[in-house]
Amino acid sequence: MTLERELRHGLRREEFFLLFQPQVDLNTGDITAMEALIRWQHPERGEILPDEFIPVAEDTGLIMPLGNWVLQQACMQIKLLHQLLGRGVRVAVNISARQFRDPGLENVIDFALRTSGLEPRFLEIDIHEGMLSDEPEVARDQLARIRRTGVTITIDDFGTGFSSLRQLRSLPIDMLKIGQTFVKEIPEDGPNTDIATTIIGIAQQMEKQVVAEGVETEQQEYFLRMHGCSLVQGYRYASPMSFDELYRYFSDDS
Ligand code: G
Ligand code: G
Ligand code: NA
Repeated sequence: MTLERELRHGLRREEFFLLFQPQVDLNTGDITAMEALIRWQHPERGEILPDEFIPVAEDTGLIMPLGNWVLQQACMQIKLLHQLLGRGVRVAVNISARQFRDPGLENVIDFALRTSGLEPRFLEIDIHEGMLSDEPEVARDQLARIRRTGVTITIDDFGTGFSSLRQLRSLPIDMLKIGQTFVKEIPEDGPNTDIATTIIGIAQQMEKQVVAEGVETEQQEYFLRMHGCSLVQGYRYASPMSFDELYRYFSDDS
């Protein structure tokens, strides 16, 4: 069976599930958000990673129902977490290129919010920087429509998509994420270390929040902190975890 047909079957048979990776504020130790990450538990092949099936879903258009499912599930599960904890925390959902080009995305997000009862400020939409460069004007309008729903918008993997500073300034966004590739170079004195500090500088200048992804070592943490980036995500703090593990993680934290 082709991966495309398997994806279709998988959607019908509910073989997909979400993991959540906490994001931490180094200054307070608080969990400030978590990123929803899709997983596929295939009945015969075992776990298939998103790097393998997201591109196929993207090419075939199956990313539309799959992406809707992720949004819906993330909102519902995090709403449930809020009810269990008695307080709110943000969830970040990755949006693929094709989803981002869909003029109906605003309605899909709105629907997920209304049916789950999740407050918009607790939903973060992560858009890869590369998705903004093709048609900057179209992208800006789309971001503005999405932001009307009240969600937080983050530019993911910032530094890889070559958007100009002028363009960036005009975008209705809230946060920048430093991708793992740049964080990995820290603290070696390579060109990518410069990129990390440059991104932090840009975020500070634009008065946006900045988050570092894929933080694994004490040196990386120290470096980021010294340069003014206190929001971090990575194996050093917590790996992606199931809903039950997440609930326990929060319970231990407070
Ligand atoms: O979770 P993992 O590190 O294996 O993710 C690999 C890649 O798949 C990452 O780039 C991540 O952004 C992407 N990814 C994970 N979950 C989703 C999702 O729900 N939607 C989309 N579009 N991408 C995802
Ligand atoms: O591109 P994006 O940031 O969405 O990718 C998230 C992916 O990175 C997830 O699949 C997650 O499992 C993985 N990940 C999360 N933290 C770390 C980390 O500290 N190191 C590495 N190498 N991968 C990580
Ligand atoms: Na992401």
